[in-house]
Amino acid sequence: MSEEANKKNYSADSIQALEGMEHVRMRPSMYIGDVGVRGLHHLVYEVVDNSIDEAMGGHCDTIDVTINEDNSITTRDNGRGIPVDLHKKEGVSALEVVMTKIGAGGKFDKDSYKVSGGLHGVGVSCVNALSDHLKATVFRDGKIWEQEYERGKALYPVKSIGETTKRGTEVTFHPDTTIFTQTIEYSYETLANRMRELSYLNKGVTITITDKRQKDEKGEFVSEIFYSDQGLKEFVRFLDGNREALIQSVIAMEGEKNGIPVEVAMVYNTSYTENLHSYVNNINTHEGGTHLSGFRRGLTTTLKKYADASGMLDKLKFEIQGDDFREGLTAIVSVKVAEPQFEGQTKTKLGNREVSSAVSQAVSEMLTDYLEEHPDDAKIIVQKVILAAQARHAASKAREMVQRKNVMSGGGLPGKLSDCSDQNPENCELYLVEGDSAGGTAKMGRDRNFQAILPLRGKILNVEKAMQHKVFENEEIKNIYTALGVTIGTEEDSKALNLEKLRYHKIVIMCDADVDGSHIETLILTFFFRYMRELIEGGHVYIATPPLYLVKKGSKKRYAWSDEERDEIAKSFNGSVGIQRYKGLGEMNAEQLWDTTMNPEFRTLRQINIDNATESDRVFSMLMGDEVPPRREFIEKNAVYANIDA
Ligand code: 0RA
Repeated sequence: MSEEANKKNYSADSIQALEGMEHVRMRPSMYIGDVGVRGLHHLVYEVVDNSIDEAMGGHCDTIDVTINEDNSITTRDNGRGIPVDLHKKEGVSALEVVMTKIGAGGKFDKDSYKVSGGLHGVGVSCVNALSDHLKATVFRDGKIWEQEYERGKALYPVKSIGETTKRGTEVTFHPDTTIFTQTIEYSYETLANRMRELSYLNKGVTITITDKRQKDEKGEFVSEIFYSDQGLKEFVRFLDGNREALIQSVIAMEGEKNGIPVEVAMVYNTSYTENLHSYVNNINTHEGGTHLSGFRRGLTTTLKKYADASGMLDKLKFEIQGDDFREGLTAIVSVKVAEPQFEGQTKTKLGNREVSSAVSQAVSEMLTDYLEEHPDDAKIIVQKVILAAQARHAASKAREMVQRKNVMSGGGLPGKLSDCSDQNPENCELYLVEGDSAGGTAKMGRDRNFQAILPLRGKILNVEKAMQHKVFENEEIKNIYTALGVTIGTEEDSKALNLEKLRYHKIVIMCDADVDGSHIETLILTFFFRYMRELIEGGHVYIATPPLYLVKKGSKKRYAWSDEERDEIAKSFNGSVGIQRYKGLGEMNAEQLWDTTMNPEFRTLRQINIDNATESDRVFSMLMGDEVPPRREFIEKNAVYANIDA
């Protein structure tokens, strides 16, 4: 038995040993991942999942989510409503059982794809246990029923409070601040992105999100309505909207194979990046798994067969490989699996063997039909594949250079790297610094025991628009690879990263706190996102936050990271103060840089994590793509990294 399976059994047993709800409060991370920002948002997903389940069963088509002023959340659906009749075994209302018993979970029927293990599907009772107050209102059988709870304990038996012609369930919960000690402030963006995603994954369901903490220009609460008529077909267009299409149509299919519902949608664009997104029971499987390998296999065999038969490959002097078929491809694969096995570091890798052939068959059938019916598109796609193969051939030389240099022990480190002395990667940090001059300051200011500095010259290559071989030939990028000590490339995936030899566990991007700096930051992040995503997923990538101001009065001085902070400090200093605005890292001396930005005791590092890989992908393609207006609009509306930072 795998270690993961073991852990799951262990936890299942111990839940029964320790009274369920108490256990959730004692070990919340076991149920919702963490008690930080992620776990906080997870509570909402958990309740909404139940409504989505109702929708998947055909019982519900409307879901409303509201962020209330006090950061409590109200969800409302028009499903069947949680049953309120007597639960014979427990001797109380079924509603009370659903809300207060761990594992009683959702449905008593078996015909729905309940998500289990890993991320979602821990049950509304979990949300109840982690809320200091929750109110459940059920509209069912002509009556309105209600029950309230504190920290998972019912305050009174389920009661009827009136009559209604409506059906459905409403839940209002307020996260317990003694559990979520870091913050209970909900992010509208994060929730809205997830609701949009859910609406694409479950076509026909109208999902509304409203934020009662914010008003728009018209004086109305900020709100969005998400509805998708065509599901993944529209999703893939939305995702690829910032790229130039290679063929006009979306290739899509929806059906059932070996009893597994499979949905696939794909488009080709003129870029060189591959964008695959996969879902199992509406959960984004970042780490892929059997459904994704089934997709790859189906795509490769079908396209290869077609290309061979077309005669277009006859003059080609080398073999076409798997990833040649995926250059410029954006695809979404969504499957529903009754008992999903989630594996991998973040439990987002599907393990069920049987899913692979189901998806592979589905894709083969879909593509075979499409290629036959659209010979012009087929020709364009095969031509693109041939170009990709040729470019890869050229790139493999460049990549081998990176590889060989890395594999060589000793002397392989880049000349510009000022390394640290500690040899244990867990203690070591690599600062990627904008410009040679700031690099010099950082080199003087650092603690050379554990901090290494790699200066980067100006703007690094925009990998979003460059072919692979250009990326591997780029000096700055080669330096990053060699400094980090990672190697690349496997048979199946030419960009796959080997992290075993990673020389630093923290990689800190340090740029000027201005528009240029944030552009460079984004370029570097785009590179990491496209070529070293494993590093981001492993939590290794950070952004340094240099201060914006120095406020001085006599011998007193303090740094400020925002205008508000500057004004506050100035006020506290009383009387006239001197204010220095730092336009760049270069204006700080080594000591100041250490004090404010590099000293682990005082610095603030922002860890980059991929909350929503699908949305991050879209944002990067927009920020780094051709079209200036949406980019400008986005940058004006958000911090550049708003959607990828926790
Ligand atoms: C248990 C059984 C049934 C539905 C639900 C729970 C249910 C839970 C939630 C949570 C939010 N919205 C919900 N909607 C339904 C089945 C009901 C039946 O058989 O009539």
